[in-house]
Amino acid sequence: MYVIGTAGHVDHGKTTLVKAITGIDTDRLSEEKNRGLSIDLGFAWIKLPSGINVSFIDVPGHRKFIANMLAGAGAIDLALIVIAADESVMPQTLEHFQILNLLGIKKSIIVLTKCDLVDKRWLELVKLDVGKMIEESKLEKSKIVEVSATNAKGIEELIIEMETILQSTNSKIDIGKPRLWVDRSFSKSGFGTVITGTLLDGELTVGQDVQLVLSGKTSRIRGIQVHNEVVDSAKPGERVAVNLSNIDHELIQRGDVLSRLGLFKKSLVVDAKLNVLDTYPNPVKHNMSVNVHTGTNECIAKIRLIELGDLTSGNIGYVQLKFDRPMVVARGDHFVIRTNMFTLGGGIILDLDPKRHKRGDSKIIQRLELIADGSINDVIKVVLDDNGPLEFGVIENHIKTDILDLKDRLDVMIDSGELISIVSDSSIEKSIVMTVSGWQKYMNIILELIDEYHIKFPLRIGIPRAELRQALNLSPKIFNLIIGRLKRNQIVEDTNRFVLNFGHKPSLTTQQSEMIDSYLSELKQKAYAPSSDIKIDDDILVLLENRNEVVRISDSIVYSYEVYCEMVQLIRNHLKSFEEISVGEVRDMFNTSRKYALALMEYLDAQQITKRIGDKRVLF
Ligand SMILES: Nc1nc2c(ncn2[C@@H]2O[C@H](COP(=O)(O)OP(=O)(O)OP(=O)(O)O)[C@@H](O)[C@H]2O)c(=O)[nH]1
Ligand SMILES: [Mg+2]
Repeated sequence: MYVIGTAGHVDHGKTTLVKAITGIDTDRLSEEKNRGLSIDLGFAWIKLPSGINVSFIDVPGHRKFIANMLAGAGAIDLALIVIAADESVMPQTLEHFQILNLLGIKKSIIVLTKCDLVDKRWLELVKLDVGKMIEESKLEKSKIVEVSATNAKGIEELIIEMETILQSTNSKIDIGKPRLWVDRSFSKSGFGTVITGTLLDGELTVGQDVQLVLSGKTSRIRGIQVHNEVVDSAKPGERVAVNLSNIDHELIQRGDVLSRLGLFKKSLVVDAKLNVLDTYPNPVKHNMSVNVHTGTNECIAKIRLIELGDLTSGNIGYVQLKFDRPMVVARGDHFVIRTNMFTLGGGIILDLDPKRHKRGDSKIIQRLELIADGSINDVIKVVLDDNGPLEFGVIENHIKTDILDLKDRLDVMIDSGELISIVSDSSIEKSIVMTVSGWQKYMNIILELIDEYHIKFPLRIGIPRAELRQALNLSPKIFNLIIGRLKRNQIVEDTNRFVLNFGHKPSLTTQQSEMIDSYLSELKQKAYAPSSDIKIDDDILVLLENRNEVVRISDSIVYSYEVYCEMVQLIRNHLKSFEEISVGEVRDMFNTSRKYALALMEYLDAQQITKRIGDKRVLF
C-alpha cells in the first residue's frame, strides 16, 4: 500500500480532486462544509486498476492550517501538487513544495486543476511558472498533468501517471520496530477508543501489547482496520485504524506515537542537520526560538548552533534542538522548522538526547557529519563509541535497520576486526560489542588504575574488584566480561576479590619479611588467645589475610590461618554431634576468655558457618 498526499494553495481544488479520484469527500467537519475550506486532514482510499491500494491524505491549503498540513505530509510516498490553472503558483504552492522537499519526499506529480477555466495560451504561461518552481527542487522530475475535476477531464491520465510512479516506488521498509504516528483519536460506539495514523517500520497485530509513548499509557490492540476492512495485522506504509482497549481516547493526542512496549522513549534534545531555505530572509541565530514539526507532532524548540557564526539563508548546518516538551523521534526522522508563520527550513535528526556541545568543536561536527552522511556501519561505530560496550538488543534500538541486517553487519565487523565482541564463543545476539578504540580506551583506563593502585599499595594483592568497577561505572555483567577478556589475554589476573597486573607480586623488603615471620610466630604462641598487643602494619596484615596466612575476626583479634581452621573444625565437629553450642562452651573448648569466644562466634555467624538461635549457635 502507498500513501498519496495532496499539497497546494488554498482553494486550488485538492479536496475536489481527491473526490474525483476516489469518490470520497475528505472534508468531514461541518465547519469545512460550511466554509468550503479544508481545515484538518482528510482521508480517502482507492484500489487502482492495476490492484495497487492507495490511501489519500488531503491537506488544507490555508496558511493558518499549515501545522495540519505538516502532520499529514510526513509519511507520504507520492505528492500531488495541486495548482489551479486560473491562479497559477501561489505562496502556499511554494511553501508546501518546499516542505515536501524538506521532508525528503522525492516523488510528485504536478496537477493543474480547473483547466476548464482557462485557455491554452494561459495554460502555457502557468506551465512556465511551474517549470521555474521545479527547476531548483530536489524532487524527482515531476510530470505535469492537466485536469478538470468538474468534467473529469484528465483524471484517467492522472491515475495512469500515479500507477506508473508507484510501480517503481519501494514499499515502506519493515525493520521490526513498528510506530504509528497518531493523527486522530476518537471514540466509536461499540468499539471504544480508535486511533488512526500511518504505520511505519514494522507490523502491528491484534492482541499485541502496545504503548502510547508520549502519554506513557499502555494498552492492547483489540482490533485493526485498514481502509474500513478488518485485518489481523497491519504492515508498514498502511493507513491504519487501531481499536485500543482500556484507554480513554481523550488521553491520546495527535502527535503521540503508538509502538511496542519499551521500543521508543521521549527525547528533550536532539542533534540535527538543518537546511535553511534560501527564501528565509534572516540568519538563524544561536538560541533562537522556533516551531518544530516532526511526524504528526509539533513543539516549540530552541536552536543551539553547533558551528560558529550564524547559519544563513540557503545553507546547511549542524544544530541542537532543545524541545520545550518531550517528543518521540528516531534517528533519521525528517523535521520542518517554522517561525512567525514562515517556513525557515528543515532537516534530519541525527542523535537523540546528546550532551550540550561546546560551539565550534570540530570533533563534534565530524561525528555529526559521520552520522549524517556515513553508512549504517559508521553509525554503529558512533553509537558504540558514545555508549561503550553494548548488548545486541541495545544496539538494535539505536540503529535503523532490521535484526538480520544488523546481525550480518556485526558479524562481518567483528570478523574483520573493526569491532570486538567481549563474549567468547557466543552468538551475536548474546554478545557484547565494542569498537576497537573503545576497547583500547577501557583497557588503558583499567591498566592505569591497577598500576596506580600497585604503586600506592605495594603490599596489597591488587585493586578490589568493586572499587575498579565503580571507577569504570560499568554494570557487573559488562565489567566481568571485560576483565574476563583481559584475563584470557594474560593482561591481568583476577582473584575473586582483586584485579592485578598479570604476574604482579606484592613487593616486600627483607625487613618486612622478617617482621612477618616474627609476627606469625608470636601469634601462634598463645594460639587460641593471641594477645591483641601483637601488632603489624595494616597493609601487611591485609596481605597476610589475602595470602590466607591470618584471619582477622575482629578489630583486635587475629588468628593464624591454621589455628583458625582448626578451631572451625572443632566447632563443626561439636555441632555435628550436639547440634548446638554456647559461647561458654566455645570458651571452655579453647580454654580462652569470653571475649575471644564471642568474637569468634560472631565472625563465624557473619561467615555463615554458624547461625545464632537465642544464646546458642547451630550450623548455618
Ligand atoms: N471549475 C472548476 N472548479 C473547481 C475544480 N476543482 C475544484 N473546483 C472548485 O474550487 C473550489 C475549491 O476547491 P477545493 O477542492 O475545496 O479546494 P482545496 O484545494 O481543497 O481547498 P483547501 O482545502 O481549503 O485548501 C470549489 O468551489 C471547487 O468546486 C475544477 O477542476 N474546475
Ligand atoms: Mg481541501
